[in-house]
Amino acid sequence: MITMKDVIREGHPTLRIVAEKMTIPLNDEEKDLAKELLKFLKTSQDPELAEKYELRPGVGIAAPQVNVSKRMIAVHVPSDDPEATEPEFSTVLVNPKIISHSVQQTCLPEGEGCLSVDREIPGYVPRHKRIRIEYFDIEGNKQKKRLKDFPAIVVQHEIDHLNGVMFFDRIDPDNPLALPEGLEVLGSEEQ
Ligand code: K2U
Ligand code: NI
Repeated sequence: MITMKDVIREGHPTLRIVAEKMTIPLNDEEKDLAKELLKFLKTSQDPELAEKYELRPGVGIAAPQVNVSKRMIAVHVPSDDPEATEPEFSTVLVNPKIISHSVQQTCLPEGEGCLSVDREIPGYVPRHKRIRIEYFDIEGNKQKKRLKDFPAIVVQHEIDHLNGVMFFDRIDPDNPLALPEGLEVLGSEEQ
């Protein structure tokens, strides 16, 4: 089982290199890792289990964060609807690619954090509001998906990890809370 001791932290070189494209189909070891990454996220979102195993809650994790420099990410984004029985977006994405995106950008009002960063870094992180992605699932099937808002932010955060980019690289160093023209804060848009 993956725990926080397996998560490498800011300063580890693996977080700053471009991860290797994976060969499809995945071998058994790679499939096991994929399942473990998703299981980590689900466990981390269960308050009792997160406390028991001392896990930081996560909605996404990239293989490089457990020191495996391969192009594989897992996301487990719960639904906003407390009555929902299914998560909003939960899967493993192999060799994910953003094939198109909106001009419109958005950001989380509270900024972003990272399982590999043990400090608060204030500032807006501009992300594409809508993305179209292509990826392979754990069984090697090619998938296409349109995402917007929070799920899109999560996937962009994780794909950044595959390219050696950390969320704070995207914060304006001179004015972290600047809201450039056209940058929407998620949740503040006109209903
Ligand atoms: O990649 C990671 O380190 C996991 C990140 C993913 C993430 C951070 C900010 C915005 C989008 C994705 C976080 O640890 S997940 C923690 C979290 C939980 C709920 C909402 C936002 C962030
Ligand atoms: Ni991160």
